[in-house]
Amino acid sequence: MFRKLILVLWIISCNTFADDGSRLWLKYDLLKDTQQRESYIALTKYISFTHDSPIVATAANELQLGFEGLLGKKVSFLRNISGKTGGIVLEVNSDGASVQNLADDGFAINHLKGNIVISAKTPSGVLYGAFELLRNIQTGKNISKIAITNNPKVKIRMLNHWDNANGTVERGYAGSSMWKWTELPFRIDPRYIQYARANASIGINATSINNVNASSRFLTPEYLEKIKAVADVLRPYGISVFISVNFASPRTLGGLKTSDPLDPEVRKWWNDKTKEIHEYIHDFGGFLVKANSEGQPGPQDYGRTHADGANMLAEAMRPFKGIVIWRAFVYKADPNGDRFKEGYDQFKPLDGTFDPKVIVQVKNGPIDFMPREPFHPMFGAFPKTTLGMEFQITQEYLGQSTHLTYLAPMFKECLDSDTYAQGKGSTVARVIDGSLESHQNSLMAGVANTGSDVNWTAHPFNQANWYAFGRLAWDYNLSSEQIAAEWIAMTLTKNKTAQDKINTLMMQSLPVYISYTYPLGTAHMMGEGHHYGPEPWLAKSGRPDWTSVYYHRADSVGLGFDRTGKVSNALSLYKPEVRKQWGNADECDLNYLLWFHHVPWTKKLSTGRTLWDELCFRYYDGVEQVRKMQTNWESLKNEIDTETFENVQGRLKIQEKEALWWRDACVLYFITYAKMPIPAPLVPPARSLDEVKKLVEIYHLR
Ligand code: BDP
Repeated sequence: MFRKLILVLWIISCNTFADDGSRLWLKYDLLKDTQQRESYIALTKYISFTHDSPIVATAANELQLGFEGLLGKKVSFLRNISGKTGGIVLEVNSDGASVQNLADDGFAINHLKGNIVISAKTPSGVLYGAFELLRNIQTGKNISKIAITNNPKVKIRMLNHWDNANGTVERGYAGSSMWKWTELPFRIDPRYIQYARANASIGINATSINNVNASSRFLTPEYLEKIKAVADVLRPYGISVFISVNFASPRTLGGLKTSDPLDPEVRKWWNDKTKEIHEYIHDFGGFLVKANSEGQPGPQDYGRTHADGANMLAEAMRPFKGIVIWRAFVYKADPNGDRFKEGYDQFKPLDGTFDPKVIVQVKNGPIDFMPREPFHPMFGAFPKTTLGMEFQITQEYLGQSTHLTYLAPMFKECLDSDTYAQGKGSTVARVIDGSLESHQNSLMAGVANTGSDVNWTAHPFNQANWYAFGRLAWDYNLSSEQIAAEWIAMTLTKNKTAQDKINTLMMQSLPVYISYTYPLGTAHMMGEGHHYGPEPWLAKSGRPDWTSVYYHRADSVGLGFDRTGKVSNALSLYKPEVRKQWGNADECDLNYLLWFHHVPWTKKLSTGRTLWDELCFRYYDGVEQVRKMQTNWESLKNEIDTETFENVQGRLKIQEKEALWWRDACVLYFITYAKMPIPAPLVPPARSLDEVKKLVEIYHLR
């Protein structure tokens, strides 16, 4: 009996493959369904390509790797396939019928003369087509009649790494930097290749490798040599490299007296530096610049404008293909102002003055990557400037690495918002893809969440946010559910019931997170500096707009920031249709209510509850929902790899504890203004406000 038990346990342990998550969604494990496998095998007898390009070779190698894993057979490369059928053909073709409707990175996959042909105008298009075919197989689709024509909506689909030369990552929650600066250029960490594969598989074609709070060190010959080594690895995957630059580099690195963008010597310095960079990286993507923002140097230090600064760099880039990405994330410390308006106000007079090589990169919302923000009022208001989108994939304000928060619905909420710039249907997405205002170039950037952790993103579900960002940059019309479904099938389980359960869990996760952190349109109440956990009472900081009270404006009357005119007229930055949508507290979507209105605690909302009761209800409900998420996850135990299951299980426990922390902190703090009881049947927190305030010290956050 005992021996039998040991045998059973041994068999079970052999079948439970410990998955450390390092392979992301490119697992390529053998498909268990034999019939399905056979059907794919019949269509993938060989891989044929003639185009002599490293990127096409990457596509062919990836298909070979994928087929070997998924189908359990090594598929060989063939050049001459005359008369042969049942294989995969990769074709770069600049003028054939199959590519007529394709953009540069687009691809078509069709059955032609007995083969599955992936055709594109460029090698990169073939690579994206190869990954699409693999995704079809990974997710169990029938490819016997495959017919796809697919173009990316946005041209530059980019990750922004906030990685520092010393190996730390600003707002990174998955270990240290994945770039090993001390080892480069001599040792190439194999993870760079895995990183390139993962990005290419979701259509990402650009990466800026260092923090926007940039060190000039990245422009030294020593570092250019290191960056070149990274660029050489990423190039065959269709990914170009950008560098974040420090605007003061001519002075700090070049030894000049100034970094004034109108100074001829400064201009020469940038021209020479840009040429020098191209000697290392001939296809350099360009510069990313954070200037005159949060203490960073910039053109305003010399009485010049953002356009003066950006255009100077564009001029240096003129002989080359590269571009200049200039961030619009700027705000000054004005206790009587409204940070909401800063980017708009500083940039509005400059619309139409930027060089065509400049893209102005705007965060999705006007404050700072809050879990829910109204779309940035710059979108739709800058017809003469190419605006790019900046999303934050790393979850600085969205639970860092301990909360399960699926971000696709947040990205989409912004992209689907209607600016009404040119009437109904002028969505943010159409501003970004250039179609609304006829811009040639387009950009969507995401602040990366990758780090040195073995599974790249610490929380296994944070991988889904990287995946979703890439998929949406490619096609913002994909639904959040579909993207989640792809990721789950490729990453977590092939069991359909389990897939559906996980999909529901992911789709609920953002509203749940918002319930116990920032319900009803509240924002910016996180712990000072580290941004971890709640600190709604924060009233003093380095700047007024780094406190919490600046944003929530709680007083004895009510809660929220009146932006309809009394305190700030920020709402007037939007088109009349948008103003109408948010301008009346009785009609405003509750999710945005306190972004625009100071609402009395006693006011009855559309839910039938008073503001105070609704606030309490949402905080409490958020915690309950996390508990339900835990129970739902427990029910998946037998369907998920043990290591991943336990990893998520542990993090959900932390999430519950922290949801309670947020709930108690916010409810106990706001009750001091509302002076109303916590409505029954909700049970008042067991701890006092003072006890909750001490948690910041107990958790060693300060
Ligand atoms: C803020 C981050 C800060 C970044 C800044 C930025 O807290 O670390 O440097 O954004 O985007 O949200 O520049």
